[in-house]
Amino acid sequence: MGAKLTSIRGMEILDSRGNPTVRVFVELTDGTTAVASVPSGASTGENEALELRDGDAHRYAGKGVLKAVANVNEKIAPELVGMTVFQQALIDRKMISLDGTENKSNLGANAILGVSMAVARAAAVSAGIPLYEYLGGSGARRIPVPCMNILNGGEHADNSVDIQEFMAVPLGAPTFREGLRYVAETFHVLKGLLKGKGLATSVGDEGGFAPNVGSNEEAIEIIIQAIEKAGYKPGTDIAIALDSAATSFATDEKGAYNLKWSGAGPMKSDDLIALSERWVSKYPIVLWEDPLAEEDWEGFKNFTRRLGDKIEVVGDDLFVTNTKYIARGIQEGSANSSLIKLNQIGTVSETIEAVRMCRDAGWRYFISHRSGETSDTFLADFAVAMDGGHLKTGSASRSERIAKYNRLLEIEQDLKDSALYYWK
Ligand code: 2PG
Ligand code: MG
Repeated sequence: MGAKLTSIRGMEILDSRGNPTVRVFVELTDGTTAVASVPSGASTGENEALELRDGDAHRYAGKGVLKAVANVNEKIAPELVGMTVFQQALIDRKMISLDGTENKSNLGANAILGVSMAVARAAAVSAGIPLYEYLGGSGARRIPVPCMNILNGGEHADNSVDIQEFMAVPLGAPTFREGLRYVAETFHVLKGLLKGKGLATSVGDEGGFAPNVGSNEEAIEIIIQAIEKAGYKPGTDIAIALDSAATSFATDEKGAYNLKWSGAGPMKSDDLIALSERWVSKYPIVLWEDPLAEEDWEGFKNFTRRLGDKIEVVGDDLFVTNTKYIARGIQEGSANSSLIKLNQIGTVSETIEAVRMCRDAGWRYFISHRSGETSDTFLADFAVAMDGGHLKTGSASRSERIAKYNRLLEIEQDLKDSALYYWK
């Protein structure tokens, strides 16, 4: 049967932006204890599970999470204590039905996910195996390619760039350790290049630089220069991935955009797609996330029709890690990959269901952190367990990002010669 849950406790902590988030502690009958902390997004999708905030203007400008913590302690704990820790799906189901809403707005996805993650971690500890093996089985041995976000824009920075994330993808490296070195070195070279141009080297929320470059395209060009100057071949050793997070520069009119940060101005879906095609033929871009906004299903379909055989087209705000929207995307051919974020859906087992749906459809899936993070490394183990082959967890700066990379280094070391690393 295995150990049973004896105690579940929540507390309010701060995330990497200094905003409150939920941490959960669980204890088991065999003496096991485990902790998990919940991340938080900024460029959130409309249909994400609800992150419950107190709304009390006297505390953290309304962002406190004491209600979510109380829900963990007073509503969730009494229902789950006594359950066997290995029944992850059953435990998650129980919380979903206790909440009773479609978007977890009653108990809060932050409360529910904190418990769900802590339960998974406790189960692994109790079983005496690493978390990646507990969640992924004994065949879990592929370390994801680190898509490192080295330049930030959009809602994650205060600069002149519309595209939220410019990622360096070390797809030509032989191992994760080497891949991480390739992109960390590129990050440092990029800093020197920016300095040389008199541009700022302060960083955005995910640790990438946030310079006031002249245009979005100039950002790509300077990254390519950095790759070369670091001694790597663009496209062969290191490629580029983008997250436009286009919902953040969409206007109220469907299919219409305003590239407000760069000053490039209004554009229609078709203009953005044509621009993207030009960039894909000119630059070594292998993945493009949210090139269009969450309500622009038609635009996504056109984008995928035109570029889907060349690059990975990822839906983030469009799918919000929810099988309801991923199923629609598969049916309509809106993308060929889904971003996967645990807190968009709110339980570990539902996140696994989203991954399974992608895999069954022959889609790829891209495991992701949030722009507000903690030092919790759950994501690193989760990415290995899900065998996704690539993940994004920020830049080579800010400890909450580095913690995940360091955990992946540890996993690779544990796996010794059995570790796999490859793109596609
Ligand atoms: C994204 C994420 C993570 P946020 O848009 O993909 O990089 O940002 O957590 O702010 O939604
Ligand atoms: Mg995104």
